[in-house]
Amino acid sequence: MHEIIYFNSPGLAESSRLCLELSGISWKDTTVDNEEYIKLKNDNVLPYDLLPIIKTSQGIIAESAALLRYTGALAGLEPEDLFMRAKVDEILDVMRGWWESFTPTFYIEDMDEKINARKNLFEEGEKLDVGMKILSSLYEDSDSGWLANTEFMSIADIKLFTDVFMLFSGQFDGLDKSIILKYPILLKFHNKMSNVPEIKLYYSDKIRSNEHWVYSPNSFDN
Ligand SMILES: N[C@@H](CCC(=O)N[C@@H](CS)C(=O)NCC(=O)O)C(=O)O
Repeated sequence: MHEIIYFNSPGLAESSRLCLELSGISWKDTTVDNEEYIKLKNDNVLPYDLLPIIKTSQGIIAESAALLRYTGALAGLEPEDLFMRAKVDEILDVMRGWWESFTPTFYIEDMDEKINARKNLFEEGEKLDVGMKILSSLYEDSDSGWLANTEFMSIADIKLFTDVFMLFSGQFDGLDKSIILKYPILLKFHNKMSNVPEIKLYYSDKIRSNEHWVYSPNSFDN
């Protein structure tokens, strides 16, 4: 049995949760509060003191990027062809670089300053605006209809779906639905992913947090 342990939000675990769901194997979604997290940490369960982790019959894996590649492989969402696999990894790595421009906003104490810094990242030509446009082009230019031009869905599609739309759920001060509406091609991608029958079913009965609404079909309709 595989068990993902993380907080009750999409955060760094959602892409792996979705992969496990799509893998069809039996898995457990364990959510913890801060007190339970501290207990796991003090009990030395967490290899690097952080969540998410996944428990497997062979031991524990930490680091969300490793979890995604592992669960993605279980779900058949890693291309067999090594070149295509590298192209998928390339997109994941470039996306990680964009999040690094978002992370410092968590440490801004003044709320107005924090909101401005986040909104600013989506202004014309700024880091995340450029990021959204690159993702839009990748999707629009793909012959296969999947982000990395893979024959089938890959973990790059999963990561875009779980991590980009989560930004506009309302949990991050300064970011809301109006921002993603500026990127209609990404909304088309959302429509495609959220209507994949297994994904649609998973989220239809799994509104686990105030943020998970972003994964349902039509959630960004005007
Ligand atoms: N590089 C790690 C980062 C993990 C991380 O920062 N986890 C946060 C939650 S998003 C955490 O465990 N925070 C607990 C704390 O620092 O109190 C990964 O990608 O898994």
